Amino acid sequence: MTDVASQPLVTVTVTDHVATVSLNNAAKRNALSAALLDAFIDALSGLKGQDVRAVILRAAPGLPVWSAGHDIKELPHGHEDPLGYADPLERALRAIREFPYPVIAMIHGTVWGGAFDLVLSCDMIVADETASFAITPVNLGLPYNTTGLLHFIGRLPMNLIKEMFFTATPLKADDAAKWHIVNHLVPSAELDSFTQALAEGMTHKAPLAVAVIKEQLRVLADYQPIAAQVFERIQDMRRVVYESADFQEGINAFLEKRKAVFTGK
Ligand code: LCV
Repeated sequence: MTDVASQPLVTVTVTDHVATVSLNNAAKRNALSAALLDAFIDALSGLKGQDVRAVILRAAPGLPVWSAGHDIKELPHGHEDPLGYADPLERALRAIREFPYPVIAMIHGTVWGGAFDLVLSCDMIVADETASFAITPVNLGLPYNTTGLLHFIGRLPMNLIKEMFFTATPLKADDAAKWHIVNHLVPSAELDSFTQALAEGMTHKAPLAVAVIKEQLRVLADYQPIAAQVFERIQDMRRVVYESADFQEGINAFLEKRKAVFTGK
């Protein structure tokens, strides 16, 4: 029996210009810890030197949880922005968005919190019937960051964004297909082969054109002018939230495996 602790947090295989990157920490439900995210970022960076023209990002086979989102135990809580620019999750999101070839999120199982932001940062999403997607800052009392909200605004209708953020209720696979969050919803028995075929098809296209069009779309979509004083006002509002007793309560409730009781303070 292989010692779980010795297994890599992220595994990579490359076949015919397609790299498959698997999140591999079942015991912690692929919680996005700094260690796992650094391994992911390194894996992606290492692929740039190879003749890889498409990436499939998946959880290790058979896991009922694709990813439980940001490692809550590593969230800064106190007087620090919990989702700052240098946060490992934010670095991973940028690594995906800046990777020169298509990254396809292949989803079997449930996706939580910042892992949903990670999946939305991929270029395409293929899911099976076991998939669900939840964004959960209100369960922790955490003020999501502005970059992250812009990711959602660029991909989902505002009424859906508000329902998902304010209820933290997982969106089931067929509703994710209805809202066009996923490119394809396929039976789990076909998920691997369908996603592999989608990836392989793109590897026969002109790679320079694919890479530059991906970068053009990124810079155009990310161009969201915001006045400095508006940004500063938002940061002040977020600071009140991440310095609140409620945020501490959200973290403590998770760590103590109990339901949080929020007071609005
Ligand atoms: C650290 C974990 C986690 C975890 N961190 O298994 O979106 S935002 O703004 O909130 C953003 C900041 C964010 O992404 O926050 C995280 C949002 N994620 C969640 O709220 C999901 C939290 N996890 C769960 O609800 C459950 O773990 C699910 C439903 C994912 C799986 O439940 P299941 O019963 O299968 P356990 O809860 O027993 O978890 C197994 C181990 O993984 C740890 C958890 O603490 C436990 O560790 P121990 O065995 O040491 O007790 N774990 C799970 N999620 N996000 N650690």
